[in-house]
Amino acid sequence: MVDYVNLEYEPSKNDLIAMYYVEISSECKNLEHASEEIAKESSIGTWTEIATLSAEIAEHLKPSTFYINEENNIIKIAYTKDLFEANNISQILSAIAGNIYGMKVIKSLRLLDISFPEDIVSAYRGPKFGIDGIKKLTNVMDRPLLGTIVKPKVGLNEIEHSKICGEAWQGGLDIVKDDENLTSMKFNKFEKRITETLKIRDKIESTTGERKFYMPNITAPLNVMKKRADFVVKNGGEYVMVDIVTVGYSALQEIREYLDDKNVVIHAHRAMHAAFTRDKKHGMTMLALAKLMRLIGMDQLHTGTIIGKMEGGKQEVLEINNAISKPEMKDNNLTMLNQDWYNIKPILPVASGGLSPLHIPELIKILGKDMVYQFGGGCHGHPDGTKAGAKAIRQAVDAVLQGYSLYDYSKKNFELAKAIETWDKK
Ligand code: CAP
Ligand code: MG
Repeated sequence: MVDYVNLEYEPSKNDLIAMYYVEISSECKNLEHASEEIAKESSIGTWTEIATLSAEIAEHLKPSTFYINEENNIIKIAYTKDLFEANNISQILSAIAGNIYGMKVIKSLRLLDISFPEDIVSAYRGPKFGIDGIKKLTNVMDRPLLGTIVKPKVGLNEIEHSKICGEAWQGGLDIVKDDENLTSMKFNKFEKRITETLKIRDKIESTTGERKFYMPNITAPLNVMKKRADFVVKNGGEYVMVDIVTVGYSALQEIREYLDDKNVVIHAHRAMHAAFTRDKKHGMTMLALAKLMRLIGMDQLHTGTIIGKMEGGKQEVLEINNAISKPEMKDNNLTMLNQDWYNIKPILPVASGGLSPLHIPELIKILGKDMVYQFGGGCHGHPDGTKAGAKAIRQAVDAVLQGYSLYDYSKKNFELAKAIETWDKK
């Protein structure tokens, strides 16, 4: 009989640790019983004793539940690193975030955080650019990177799309991105969109003297993603965007490898994440997903706005941003485990969704300046159009950095004044 619960167990630095929120079903005796079943099903066991599981295998590979917090329904399980193929995110998740979700003894289960041992961390490249690399590339050092998403999400043709990008760059934004569902459509072919948009990017860079960046969405089957990335690079692009959840972890690992010698920044959009991160009792946290993205090596990652249109509270977003942008994390026994990132570079967090220039003072106050702030409707929804919307965003950032209220600064900045008129709900 293998024992999967050992509250005396001291995890070794070679263990991968998973922290779960667990609600038991009527088929389960208690949290300890649930822990037993979770540890078993996520590693070497199954629903019944088996003669084929020798004492040696059990000794070598059995995980240990070493922490059970009945009050908060939280458990921690330590797994020997030998249970995992270090550089294989799919296999790691098939173990610690696989069958266990469907077990009848469990009513709900949420993978809160994963702590990776050095042997697993060192199997990954991590971000190629990281925060310093992006600052150097964009030459934007002491203010947030400002971007927009071309709207409507899809529907424009390649020329219309490129013109809107030009307006946004002319108005002062650094970055323009494709929306998460814009790839290559009947009415907007990827290649033509890229060439038309980068042509305008070059023109605006020379007229403004500022670096300007386009983040085309290469999301597609892996072989097509590689071809599209090559096309972007060949045409002078420096960013690609990938929908990290819908392309899948294995494709993400491969596209990161493929792009390593191509000097292109990877912007990670997280469309569909809320299917499994939103329910506070079931699924996997955005924190856990974000840490996987740092290992795989995304350079920028959407992590939430706190004050915009998408869910994601202040503590949660700040913890995620710290987890992806700081060198280490400390266990708080509730929401996060220890994590040393060794040589893995930090990810630049992105706040996007339901934001207008009026949100900028609070965004900078809560999330700071080492961020990307993106405004879709909050740029193209300006009454005087995209260029005015971009100017209003830039003016709002200048106001905050110079210590003015938006209202005072708007007295001499017409586009900001119009933005306040449009979106100030007071
Ligand atoms: C924002 C956006 C972003 C979401 C992503 C959209 O547009 O382009 O994809 O904000 O959300 O399609 O909604 P708006 P998150 O600025 O017009 O809202 O960053 O939370 O994943
Ligand atoms: Mg979008």
